[in-house]
Amino acid sequence: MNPVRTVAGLPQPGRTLVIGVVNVTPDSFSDGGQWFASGDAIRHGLHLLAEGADIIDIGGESTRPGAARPDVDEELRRVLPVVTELAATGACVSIDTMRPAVAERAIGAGARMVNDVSGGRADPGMLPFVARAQVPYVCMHWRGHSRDMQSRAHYDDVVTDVIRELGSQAAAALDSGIARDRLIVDPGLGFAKTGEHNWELLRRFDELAALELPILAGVSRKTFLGTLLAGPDGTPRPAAERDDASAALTTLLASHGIWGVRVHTVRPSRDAIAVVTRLLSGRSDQGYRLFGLLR
Ligand code: PMM
Repeated sequence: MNPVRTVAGLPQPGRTLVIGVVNVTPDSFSDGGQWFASGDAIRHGLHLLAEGADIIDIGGESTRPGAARPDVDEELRRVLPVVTELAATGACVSIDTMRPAVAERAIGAGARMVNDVSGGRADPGMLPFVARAQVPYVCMHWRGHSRDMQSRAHYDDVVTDVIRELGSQAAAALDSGIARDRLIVDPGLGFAKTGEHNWELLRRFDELAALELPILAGVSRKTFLGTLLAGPDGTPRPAAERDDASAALTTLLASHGIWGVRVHTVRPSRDAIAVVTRLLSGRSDQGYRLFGLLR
């Protein structure tokens, strides 16, 4: 994979970007309920910015396996005050939503990017809206809503299947008029995927370069890390105690030249990226070759 790509209209620090997560939900698996009150969510966003987040991603719908959906009004009630306040500080804010109506209001309130975990598949109005709004768009690999997505976790070869399906989602985004230099793809770790599928995607991460677009990945605190780090009695490691493992994966992904990582705790990932950047600095091609990342 090549050294870090850039996206028009977003920060371009010359290294992997860190996207800090603020979930304004009562039920997200990773931090459910912790930032449900607007004031708490805003304070948390400011904390992530102070730790060095390049972008703050604000979401009002939990995508935890089995989760039920809030209605549009409830989703707007959750996210709008938080988007408004954080964008007013000058921060680069992203809205994590599958609904064009929510994306539109969030952009009106100052958001600069749309992160759609359905990659245009949940609502046919999303891609045309993003094309009109001319904002950067994260198109994630997606097979269905969280309610029953794990029943869709069947692949012949997870890496080639994800590349093919995500490639056709990205093609639909381009066909709808979204500019190539504003499009980001995400393999959707944990979405209609078992732990083994996630590990295989990470093991063969370089193959995603075939999509020829900047890549974002969200591994932070995900269930497959809880399972890996389970206690002796098999109890998964609690979500808030998976940040060290998440940062270890940031190191791996940054060394592959990934565009961005979506994380719940910013500083460990910023530090991991600083280490990788320093290690590869001044000798990018040679450095990437050293890591076996350029053939
Ligand atoms: N994961 C979650 C939510 N939004 N967006 C993108 N682009 N990629 C992801 O992997 C992703 C996402 C679920 O995690 P959370 O409940 O901790 O936010």
